[in-house]
Amino acid sequence: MYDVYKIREDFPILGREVYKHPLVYLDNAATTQKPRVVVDSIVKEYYSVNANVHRGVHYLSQLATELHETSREIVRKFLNAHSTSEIIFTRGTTESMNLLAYSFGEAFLKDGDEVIISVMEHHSNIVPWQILQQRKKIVLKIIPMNDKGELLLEEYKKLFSERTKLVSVTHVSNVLGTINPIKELIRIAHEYGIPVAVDAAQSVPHIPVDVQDLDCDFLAFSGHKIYGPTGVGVLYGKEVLLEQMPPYQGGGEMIQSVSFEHTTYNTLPFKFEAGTPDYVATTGLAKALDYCTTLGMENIALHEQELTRYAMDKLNQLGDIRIFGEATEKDAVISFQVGNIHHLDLGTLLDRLGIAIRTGHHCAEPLMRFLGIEGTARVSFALYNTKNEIDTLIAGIERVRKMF
Ligand code: 7TS
Repeated sequence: MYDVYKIREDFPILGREVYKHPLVYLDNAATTQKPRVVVDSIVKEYYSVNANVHRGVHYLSQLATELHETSREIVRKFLNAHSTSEIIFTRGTTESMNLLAYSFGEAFLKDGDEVIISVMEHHSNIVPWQILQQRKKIVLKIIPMNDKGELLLEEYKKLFSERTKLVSVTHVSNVLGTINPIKELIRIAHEYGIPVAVDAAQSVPHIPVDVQDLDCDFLAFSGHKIYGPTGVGVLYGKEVLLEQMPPYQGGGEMIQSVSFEHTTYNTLPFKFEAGTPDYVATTGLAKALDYCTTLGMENIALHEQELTRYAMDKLNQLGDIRIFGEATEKDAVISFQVGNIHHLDLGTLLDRLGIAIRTGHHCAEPLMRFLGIEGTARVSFALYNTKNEIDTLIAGIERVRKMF
């Protein structure tokens, strides 16, 4: 039994008020709230463990190292990766994608080579490739989509050429909520012998993700979007590829031996983790993943998909509303415009009612341009949201509409 009201008790912040209204938090695609187990773990680590990892012979350092490396194992298990060598801790999806673009770019891309991305990418899967273009003249090819917000697979197949070296695509769109047919996209790319990187920032927190089942070559996600702390994320990569890729940053931790004449690098995954990692955050992330595993990712997905259907129905019933993203496979994200009310006005007025939504271009400006709009209002759900909150949202939108 999925008891959402009992689950909400694990998230103290959900009990607070905003402008004297109970908080209705519907901006979960931006970041999620944290359960008590995660916050407690952060406090506990600073109060009773704190020491640098991988460095000290002393008790606390060994304890911190053990917690940090146990967290890596928990991430490995959560993604069903083959080995902890394939789990690189980063600051988040953005850093994971920058690491990938830099290091994969160094190892495998030459002038004239091509990388396929999609029209619905977050800026963090666009700009790192454009920065790489300043060093190497790579070409970005873009998978288009239909009016419902679904990628066009036939067009995708046509993008492959002799020069294609990588496909890097989002699993779930943070604007449209579309769950892309990622397994099929990967299967097609592999038919051409091309590796695939998956931006899983919006999928890992919401649906079961198994990297071996997907057979993806890289996958990135952020801790803070899956009830974990800020400042930590993951890049998964197949060992055979990571082994061939150069370090992204230099410093402590990532070396085996350093001399002024010659430096050798550490083994995986440490080769990609220069400097002191956020070992407090990795431990918090592990607690968050354990929390989700205990609830069951399938159960979380069912709950959120029911909320999404409910909200889509209610929003559609409002009339004079435009919804962006009506894919058959849709996750817990709904972008919309109400009549000709500017999304910023809608967001600001809903905020005064305690309802937190996101407005703007959602860091997907090329997608906005494709849709011919400036921005949208967006609601996004998490494991603790309720149908009652959606009713409050709908009542709020009706109230705002009366004001205009
Ligand atoms: N990729 C996708 C698909 C995202 O939705 C986001 C963040 C990122 C990458 C970057 O994640 P970060 O943790 O490194 O910042 N998306 C959003 C959003 O939709 N609203 O705020 C951040």
